[in-house]
Amino acid sequence: MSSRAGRALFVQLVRKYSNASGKDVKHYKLVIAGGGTGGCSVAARACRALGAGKVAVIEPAEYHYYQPMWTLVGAGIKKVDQSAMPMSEVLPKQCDRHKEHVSAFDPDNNTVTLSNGQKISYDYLVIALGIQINLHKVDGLVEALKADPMVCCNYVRDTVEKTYPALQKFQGGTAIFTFPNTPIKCAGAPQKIMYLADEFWRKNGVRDKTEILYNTSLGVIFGVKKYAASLLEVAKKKDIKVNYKRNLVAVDHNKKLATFKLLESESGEEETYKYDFLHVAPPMSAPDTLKNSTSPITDAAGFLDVNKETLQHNKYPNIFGLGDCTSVPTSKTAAAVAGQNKILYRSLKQVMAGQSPDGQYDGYTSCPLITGYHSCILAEFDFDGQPLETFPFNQGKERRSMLHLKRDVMPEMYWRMLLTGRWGGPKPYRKIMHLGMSR
Ligand code: FAD
Ligand code: UQ1
Repeated sequence: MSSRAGRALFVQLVRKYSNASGKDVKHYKLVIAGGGTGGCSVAARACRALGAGKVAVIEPAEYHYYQPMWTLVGAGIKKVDQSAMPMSEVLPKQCDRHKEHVSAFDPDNNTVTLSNGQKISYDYLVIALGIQINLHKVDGLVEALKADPMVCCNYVRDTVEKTYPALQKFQGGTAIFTFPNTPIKCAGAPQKIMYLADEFWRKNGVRDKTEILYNTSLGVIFGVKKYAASLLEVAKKKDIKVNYKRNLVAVDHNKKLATFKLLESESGEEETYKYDFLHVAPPMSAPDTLKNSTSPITDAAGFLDVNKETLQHNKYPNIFGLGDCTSVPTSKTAAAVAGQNKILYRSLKQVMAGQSPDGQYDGYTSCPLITGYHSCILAEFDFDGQPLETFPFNQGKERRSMLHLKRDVMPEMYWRMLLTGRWGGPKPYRKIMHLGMSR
């Protein structure tokens, strides 16, 4: 045996027998944890460049969901099946799919452990686990979602189909829409469904018997001034009452009561409302797998600690992250992932080539704020909450064209371009459309 072959055999044996679970440690150049929007888009770019056998995606789910469609599902405009694609069809054919959860990260040894005990080692790791929904953090919510047809939640695959029947069944009374006191994906979604409900109930003649309340934990209706001003006008026009600094803490579906903590009350005062319809945007958090990690890979809140411009990990240079599970201080959306996946892949290639990453993600994110069945305000902004609008008109206005973009164009862009690693966000188009203008 040549000395080279001997060395290779030795490395193989070390990898094989260093695994406490007794299973082979499989090795990949690149491991991607999570096959959602971020994981899929990076896997597509990497597999195109690296070829078969080099990239592993660890993703337990049978289906990939286009979650931005769930607002439309809730309003009866689309069916939930239209938002689903088998994971095997959206992940690149050249990647090795491991249909397991990542249960632990060991960045000091460049390995991850899967839920079946198998360990996988890597040269480079991309983490894209999304954000975790915590229904159990609101007392009685899990039970209410099961037992009360008038309690619904567009944020979860198994409950989003309850919303439209509840809109149809509603005969008037108090309708409450909530916004949690935690980080959240698509911060516009809790109010989009409210504007759609308002229009639906006007059409079917129950709106004049209805009071609509938007009970939000925030002190503003939306985090970006320009769009907040537009949304306050929309709420006023629709006669919706906005109650600030109220956080849903309990639902009693037997008595039809929703209890909110008053966040400004020093004595922890609460307020209880009788509801006839309740749409809950639930509490969310970093995924437990990250939050509970014993290695220093997260920030204090449990989100993956990456550089906000290059998306490289702040402590482990061979780890990168994108999407909802990261510390990147922008609004968590698929549109943000569009901006991020291109930058992340650039950083990854540079590090693979022994260079320092020079990417400059600007925080681009977007929220198509649907304000009715035929209108939408397309919010687009950066880290500083400054508008970064693609089109050469004022996007702060409600427009039919933007609803068309959201409802008919975006799903195609998502499946065909974003998930296949061919969409890095609208920046180049914005530059063309704004030629001669300042932004
Ligand atoms: P996800 O796409 O959620 O993917 C995370 C993946 O990780 C999942 O497939 C999951 O199964 C997997 N995973 C989790 N834990 C593990 C583990 N331990 N091991 C392995 N895999 C794991 N965005 C917009 O841009 N515009 C919109 O209009 C919009 N509207 C929305 C409306 C709703 C109701 C919702 C729910 C979301 C909306 N979003 C919108 C947000 C958008 O869907 C997310 O921001 C985006 O999908 C984030 O991508 P991600 O890859 O970070 O996470
Ligand atoms: C976007 O790029 C994107 O990802 C595909 C979304 O997610 C579904 C969006 O909602 C939006 C608005 C964008 C931005 C794209 C354009 C053309 C403005």
